[in-house]
Amino acid sequence: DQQIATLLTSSAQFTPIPGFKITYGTAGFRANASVLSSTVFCAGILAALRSLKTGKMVGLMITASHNPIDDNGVKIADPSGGMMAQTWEPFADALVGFQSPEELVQLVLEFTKKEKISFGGPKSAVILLGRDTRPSGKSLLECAKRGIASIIGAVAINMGILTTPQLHWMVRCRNKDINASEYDYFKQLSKSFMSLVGLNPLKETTSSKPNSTLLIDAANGVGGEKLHEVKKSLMGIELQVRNSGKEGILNDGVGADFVQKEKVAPQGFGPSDVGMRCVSLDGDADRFVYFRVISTDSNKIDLIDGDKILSLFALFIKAQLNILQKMDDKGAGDQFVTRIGVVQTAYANGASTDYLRQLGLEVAFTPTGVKYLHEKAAEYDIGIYFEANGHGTILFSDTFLSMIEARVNEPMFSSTGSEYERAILRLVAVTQLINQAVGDALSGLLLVEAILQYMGWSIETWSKLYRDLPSRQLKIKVADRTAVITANAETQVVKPFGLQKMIDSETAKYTKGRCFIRPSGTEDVIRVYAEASTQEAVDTLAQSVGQIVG
Ligand code: NG1
Ligand code: ZN
Repeated sequence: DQQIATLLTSSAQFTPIPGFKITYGTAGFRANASVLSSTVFCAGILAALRSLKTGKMVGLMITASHNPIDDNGVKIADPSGGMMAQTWEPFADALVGFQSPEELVQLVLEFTKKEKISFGGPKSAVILLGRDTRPSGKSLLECAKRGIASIIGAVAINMGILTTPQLHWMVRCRNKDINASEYDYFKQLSKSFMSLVGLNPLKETTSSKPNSTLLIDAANGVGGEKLHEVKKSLMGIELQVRNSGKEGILNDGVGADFVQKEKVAPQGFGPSDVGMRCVSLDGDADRFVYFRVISTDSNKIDLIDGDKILSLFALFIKAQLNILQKMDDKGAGDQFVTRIGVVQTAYANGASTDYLRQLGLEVAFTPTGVKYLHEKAAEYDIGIYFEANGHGTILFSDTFLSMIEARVNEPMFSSTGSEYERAILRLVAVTQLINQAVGDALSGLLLVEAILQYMGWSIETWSKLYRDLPSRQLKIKVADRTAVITANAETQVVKPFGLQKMIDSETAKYTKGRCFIRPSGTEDVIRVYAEASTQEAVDTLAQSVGQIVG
């Protein structure tokens, strides 16, 4: 029929490059932009089918995050604003590997039959499109549109250049019938930030007041121009944006990934910034890490990574819950037991895990990739997740949200009131500030800033919450990274057989030694991660395990 004919004609113009293989990894499909047309076309079809299946709006984002500028990628956001359901990944992989238009049609028909998706029903597919600032983004977006158009009745709405979390947020809001223009996004950020700061206890001494200026490295990516927008409606903080696009190349010697992995200051930052609070975003502004320049004659930094951001968030939330708890104990409200959990990956610094457990928090581990952490965090009333590299957010359960809403609506509740009431309002503000669809550097850094003001802490005080164990990460190029298969949240190699034993015996030679390897989901490498009691020791450990692998 007409649907089949449309798919046949459109896919004939997008047959994949022979021999090219790509899989839906930790962050969708990613590769050099020049080979992606067919993949992105297929992602358009995939998004349309996902929207038909769920009966809701989905998102399609063209980005390769922290990868070099010549790369690009595509990922699908589910109606909740989270990553596409993992159960659809095998189909995604099969679809992008189609060899002929006939095969593509067959794949689509088989899958839609299995998923009971019907074409031409009363509800049509709607897909929100976004892209980052990569030069290849514009033409790849056209490929996505062509894919979407080959599902009859599917509608694409182009939202233009966005950060990844902005698109996820828009998808989430629109499916809840909440206004979700870019203007709404900025308004929500600034409003909730200012209400949070307004609830801070008044500090008497000026000496404990943190510097109000924040220096931002925007990775020469999309975060820069968006921050200029945020700034317009923000009070109580001064954002000084560097590397906002014109100063250099995207992710080249700049950005959160570079800063976190190399542990040096990004381009544009140096000795003259000693004493300043600095933050680095990645290319699509879904991650961030803080740092401070510590030397007047080198680019050495003190890194405050995702683990420490997580710890700061956990500490703050726990403090508010403690205030609530104290009042509840006195019989002020119905006892509400909040299950709070934090989620990390094997890349979390061991010292952070110790610290969080010491706070009495439940710590869970998942494999690398936000989709796993997010899913786990959603099991709690308040789930806080972060990857060490700075990707993370806070999730609140519907039960928790209705609990605090009910309290705010109590007749006696006063918004200028007691510390108990202010604690509730702070939690409300956090639920509005933090992006619950996905990790978001812009909202995340504003929450950090508000909490530092609340605590009256400098970046140095924050950094000293606990001391990171020395660590080292390496990338090893291998012929076939898929030959390495891991288990136990990626901490154990199960294939090739015998490899784990070699890693174990190497690691055992070091005090506080810990080491694991895993294939990257976004780059063609095997990653080695190691921890030990000194930097020299950990460098040797990582090197020797690297040699075993490569
Ligand atoms: P891979 O390439 O699978 O290690 C990297 C990051 C992830 C995640 C994704 C998506 C590390 C070690 N890995 O994944 O945490 O952020 O990119 O961007 O940082
Ligand atoms: Zn990113």
